[in-house]
Amino acid sequence: MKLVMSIVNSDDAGHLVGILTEAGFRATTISTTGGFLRQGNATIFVGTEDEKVDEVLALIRENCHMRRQFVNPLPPVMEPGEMYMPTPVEVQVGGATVFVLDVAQFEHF
Ligand code: 2BA
Ligand code: 2BA
Repeated sequence: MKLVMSIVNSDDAGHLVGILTEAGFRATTISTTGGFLRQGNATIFVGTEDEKVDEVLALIRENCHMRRQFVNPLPPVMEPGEMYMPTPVEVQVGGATVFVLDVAQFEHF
């Protein structure tokens, strides 16, 4: 058994969970925050059989979209009197970031 852990945009999460459930998968969503943008995203856990992992990955790929976002980098350390003009930097935000983990044991009581 595997645990597919995918970090996705909050805007894609509800739709993706609907699609996964329709396809017969079980899923759990938690609200998370990205370390870089400090914005909310969603982490979806799907526990499934090894042979179904590719199907889960295909559904994630098809239903999560890449976005471009502009962020202001953190200001540098400044001397008194110095001025800092922040220049927004473009970053590409997935899609989805997916980790597939081996499940040592699964119980459902
Ligand atoms: P954030 O940490 O908010 O990152 C948002 C986007 O900013 C990233 O998109 C990436 O394009 C850029 N970015 C992140 N850290 C960076 C850095 N140290 N230097 C330069 N650019 C950086 P994605 O890579 O698509 O990631 C989207 C979200 O997925 C991340 O949100 C984070 O919550 C999660 N994530 C991505 N890779 C991860 C990893 N290896 N481990 C844990 N979480 C990860
Ligand atoms: P349970 O199977 O007891 O699952 C309770 C909750 O545990 C689920 O809430 C989900 O958050 C989590 N969960 C269970 N198995 C999981 C797995 N393999 N991977 C990730 N998370 C898992 P809900 O999704 O709201 O489901 C409530 C109940 O509805 C489930 O109870 C199950 O009896 C049924 N169910 C869920 N998904 C289904 C599906 N695709 N088809 C048919 N019945 C489903």
